[in-house]
Amino acid sequence: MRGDEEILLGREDGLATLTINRPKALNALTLDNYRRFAPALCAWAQDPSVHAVIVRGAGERAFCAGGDVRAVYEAGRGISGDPDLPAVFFREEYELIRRIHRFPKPYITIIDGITMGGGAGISVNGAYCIATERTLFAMPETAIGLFPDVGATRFLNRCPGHIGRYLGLTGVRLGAADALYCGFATHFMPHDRVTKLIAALGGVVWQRGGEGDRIDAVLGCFAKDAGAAPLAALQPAIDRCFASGSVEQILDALTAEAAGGAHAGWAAETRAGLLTKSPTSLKITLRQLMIGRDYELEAALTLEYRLTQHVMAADDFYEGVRAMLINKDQKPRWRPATLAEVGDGMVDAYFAPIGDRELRFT
Ligand code: QUE
Repeated sequence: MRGDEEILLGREDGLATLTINRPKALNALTLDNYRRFAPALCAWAQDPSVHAVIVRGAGERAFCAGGDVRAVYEAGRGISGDPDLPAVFFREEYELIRRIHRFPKPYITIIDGITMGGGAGISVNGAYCIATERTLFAMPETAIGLFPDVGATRFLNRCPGHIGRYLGLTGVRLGAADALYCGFATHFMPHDRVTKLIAALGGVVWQRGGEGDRIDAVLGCFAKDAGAAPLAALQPAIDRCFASGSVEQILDALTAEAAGGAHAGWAAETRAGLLTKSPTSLKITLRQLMIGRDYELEAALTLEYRLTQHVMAADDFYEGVRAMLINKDQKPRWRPATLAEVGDGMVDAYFAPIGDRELRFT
């Protein structure tokens, strides 16, 4: 194992380990990273001496902050890099996520820190996901003119009630208890147990075919109660406010909720937050979650890929990345600037098929 590589591969007997090692970039994944990650999984799936895989992030702050959208921005804007990157990047990211979802052996992520966007994609879609007190989970894409992708069409729709809509539209940040409540994480344990957990998994005497039972037993030994989920208390208000089929109606419901009652402050804050997001992204996101209510992962990724290619041909993604990640003025000038200007026909166009560029799974 070379310590200077961005994707570190290792072994602890029957346990294969992968560490995302770009801590200064919060372990955001580049195309090159996907091109090392995917073949490693492929080899481990076929290697009979590998019984389980564990994925973590290097450094103290992040599991993985997402995809390297800065590179996509620069390529899409013609600043640097391959002009095909917006097509290739999302394709390979989604193919990796599908491989993770269908991985034939236990796949375990330790989301011990910031886990957003693509970081959620490579964790939530796998079999086991371990949260800690340092977990900070979000799908913040509407802030950069994108929409919740990486399989979120499926995993947000599997949250209780209308919580998935709330998370995908607002990008609100969750801790461990909420990540468990939403079904994103499967276990909670304190950060200081993770090293011992990995040693314990490395020491397992595996039985072929019985890997899942062994993993369940070991994780069960290390797991603790995450405590009460703040989202559980908010859920009645969330379900009231996010039930309707248009973003405008959701804002009206939040206005009504903000007029009084136990969750008035939450409603006012949520409404104000939504008004800072890309109006186009909000309308795409709500439509995407409605269309994909019953989608399996492949259908979700195919829809999301289509959406990315339309989004990359419009303005808001570039403006969002500029405002949030490049210039950091946090003042995106969205076009269109208001929800009223984003007509149904404009939203329809983002969902139009893309012919021979579609992401198809064989
Ligand atoms: C919304 C997002 C992302 C974001 C910030 C947002 C996102 C993403 C990153 C990110 C963070 C650190 C990096 C990097 C990218 O930030 O998806 O390359 O070093 O990947 O407000 O959706």
